[in-house]
Amino acid sequence: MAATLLSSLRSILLQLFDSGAIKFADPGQEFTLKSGAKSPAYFNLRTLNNNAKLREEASGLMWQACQLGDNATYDCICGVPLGAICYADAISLAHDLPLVLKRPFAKQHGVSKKLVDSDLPKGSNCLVVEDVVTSGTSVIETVTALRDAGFVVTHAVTFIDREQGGKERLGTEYNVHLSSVCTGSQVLDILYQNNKISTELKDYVQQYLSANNMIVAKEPPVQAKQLNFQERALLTANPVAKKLLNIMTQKSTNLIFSADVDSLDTLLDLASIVGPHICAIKTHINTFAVENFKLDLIYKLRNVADEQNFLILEDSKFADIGNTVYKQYVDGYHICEWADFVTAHAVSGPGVIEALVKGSGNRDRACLLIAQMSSDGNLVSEAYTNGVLKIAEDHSGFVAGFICRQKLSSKPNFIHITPGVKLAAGMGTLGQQYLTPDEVIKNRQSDVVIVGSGIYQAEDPLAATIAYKEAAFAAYNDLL
Ligand code: 5IU
Repeated sequence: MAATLLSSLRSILLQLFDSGAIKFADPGQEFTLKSGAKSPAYFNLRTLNNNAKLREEASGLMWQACQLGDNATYDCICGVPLGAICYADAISLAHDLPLVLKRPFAKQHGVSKKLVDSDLPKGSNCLVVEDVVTSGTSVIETVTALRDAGFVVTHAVTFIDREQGGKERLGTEYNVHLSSVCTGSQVLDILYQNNKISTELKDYVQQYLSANNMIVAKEPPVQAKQLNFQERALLTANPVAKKLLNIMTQKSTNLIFSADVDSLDTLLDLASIVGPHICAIKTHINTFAVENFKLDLIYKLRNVADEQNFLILEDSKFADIGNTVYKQYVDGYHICEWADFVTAHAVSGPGVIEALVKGSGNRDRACLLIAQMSSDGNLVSEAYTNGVLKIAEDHSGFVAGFICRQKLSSKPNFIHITPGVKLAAGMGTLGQQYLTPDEVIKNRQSDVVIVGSGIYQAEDPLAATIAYKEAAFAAYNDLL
């Protein structure tokens, strides 16, 4: 750190210490942190709010700590509520960066329950600012809300990194690089050098910080290794999930084509063209005019799928009680006979899955549970998504994975599949929200992208398919 920056940091830390914003406790006298954990180190930067000059200086150091180099910059900035909003605001004013506000809780009134309300273009790269990072949970909440609102988040900055696992967690699980003005150890060193704390206290607190790396304690680093699709196939009991993982490996593609076209004939034509580059085709069988529906055409699709080694995913979104789902799956369009797997909501409970299992008989079949949706203003809450995960775990023999916006489960058998994907992120028609393949696979760690209009509306659907396939598979390879 340059001498002037160090002297500025020293002056801020000494003032924080003198005002009681940084405190240390002797053994047995530990403070209780927001997380409930006990700690001998207490860093509360809120007293900076009382001193505008100092706050400005601290924000300046944060900005310097997260420079991207090569004149690159961020499109906007967001502070983790509430404590860090003032630093984001100071940086926003000093560097003419648009400020994005994230609410601490979703609004209870009005139609919008959005956590982030901003009219900045989707795909804007947003820097996240926090005052103190311990396990990284608060930063993660803000990153997730921003990503859900269509922002790209690659960097976060904090004044103090307590070095208790937040940086590693943000990096490995969320692909967010955390910069800091100083670490907990540096705070101790500076205060010690300036005779504010004793050697004994410094060593005791240092030992505590090193021994309480929350992430390392909870998750051994071995788990951070990403298994590839082939390795995951070996750990997967469901035959469809196994097949999909093997196809993705053999054909180097984690792209599903959503064939939302006007007729089954067009669908068949497109399937033959894009077949070599996809791992599955997604249909909506009930969008075809009933009078035009011919079962023999769908069997032709089955033949193309078998010849070209891709699966058929019928996006039925079953959501009724078990008895009705059974009829919809077995009768009607005879979905159970030709679709390898189907989508289902878990809103009515596990009866949906039990109906699909019964309807599948002894065929190799599976379902994907809809855990999250891509449409703007959808009503899926975190609690609902967690409920879906629980049902999936209880029925992991039949549930191959999730339709979702990001990786939700660390279980290798569950495949994460994400619709709402375009090469350029942004808002589509009728509320569809698009993310890029890179954002979905690399940052959000989903496994597979679903692309519809990006392919069938392209001037050259084959070239578009190849472009999506290459972008999504390169992002997957980057993660390994
Ligand atoms: N689809 C979504 N979002 C969802 C779910 C399904 O887009 O949350 I659940 C379907 C709808 C459409 C396809 O069939 O995925 C996406 O098509 P486009 O790439 O044309 O938007």
